[in-house]
Amino acid sequence: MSSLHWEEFYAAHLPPADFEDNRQLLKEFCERHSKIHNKIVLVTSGGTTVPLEHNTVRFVDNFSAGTRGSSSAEYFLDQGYAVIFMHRQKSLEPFTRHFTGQQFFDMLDISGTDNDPGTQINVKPDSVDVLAPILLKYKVAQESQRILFINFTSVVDYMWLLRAACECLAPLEQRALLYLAAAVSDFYIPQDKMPTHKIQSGQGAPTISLQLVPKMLAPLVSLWVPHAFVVSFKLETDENLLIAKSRESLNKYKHKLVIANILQTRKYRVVFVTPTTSYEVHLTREQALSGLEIEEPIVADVSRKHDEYISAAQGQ
Ligand code: 9Z3
Repeated sequence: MSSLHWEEFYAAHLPPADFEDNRQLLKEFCERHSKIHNKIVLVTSGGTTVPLEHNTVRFVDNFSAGTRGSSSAEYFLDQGYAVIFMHRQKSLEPFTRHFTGQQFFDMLDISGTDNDPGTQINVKPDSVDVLAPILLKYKVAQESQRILFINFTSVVDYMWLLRAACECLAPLEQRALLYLAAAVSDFYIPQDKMPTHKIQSGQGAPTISLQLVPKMLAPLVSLWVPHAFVVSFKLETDENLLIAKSRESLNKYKHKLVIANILQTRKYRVVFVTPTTSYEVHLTREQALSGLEIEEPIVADVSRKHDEYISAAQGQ
């Protein structure tokens, strides 16, 4: 299977419709926080899709609920970062992730009857304790303009937005942190190989041929943000491959850290793989039961490493 060079990939695939607007938002956000000497983290989150038709009825998806990215974004705000949250549309988002499905409505009371619909909506007293701290953090982040939400759906959208974000982050040099938690498809159907309309079952079972997506970590690390602190995630289902594949990725792309995880255990165990060491970060059963999220120690460790990296660069 051959793969396009990354430059050919961009030449062959159009950017998403709202790309220019998003590029402008990214530019303004980075310039504003660069001026006030903030650190900025780009958190990518959720899975990318691979459409099977231009008028997309069907697509192949990569697994990710967006828990890792959305919870990490909150912890990065706590650590003082400005956060670009680049996420799959409709995957979990910081703050609202705490109230999915009916949970939010169940926290509210409405006064009135069927004949006289209520106009007064109140948060139930026992829900105030749950809602208030999260709402407060959300308001502070929004009012101080410390979080920017950008969304993608397909792997092509993701690639365009990723490069645009990197171009805007590059001037921050060491103060930029990339935390690439999105589950990005390795395979896709090139635009010129994709049917325009819905594939018809009457024509028999289709043979779908996928091609390799070029590895964007290569230009990202060496060209787009050469001074940034880049952290990628490695998702495997076979424990025997996990560390070897993570080390292979570090050796190949020369970034700073791979956080390795196994699909089934990702919520309570990850392995930090650096060029010189590898060690586990995990939650005990008691910690997990008490509601501690693994993203809290992950983000604390990553931001400590990022600070050391900034200090080392300043000391040079
Ligand atoms: C991860 O490994 C994430 O930790 C998860 C998080 C997707 C498992 P959830 O959103 O899950 O909390 O449900 N993300 C990276 C996976 C990935 O696609 N990595 C690529 C690679 O390994 C590109 S850096 O090659």
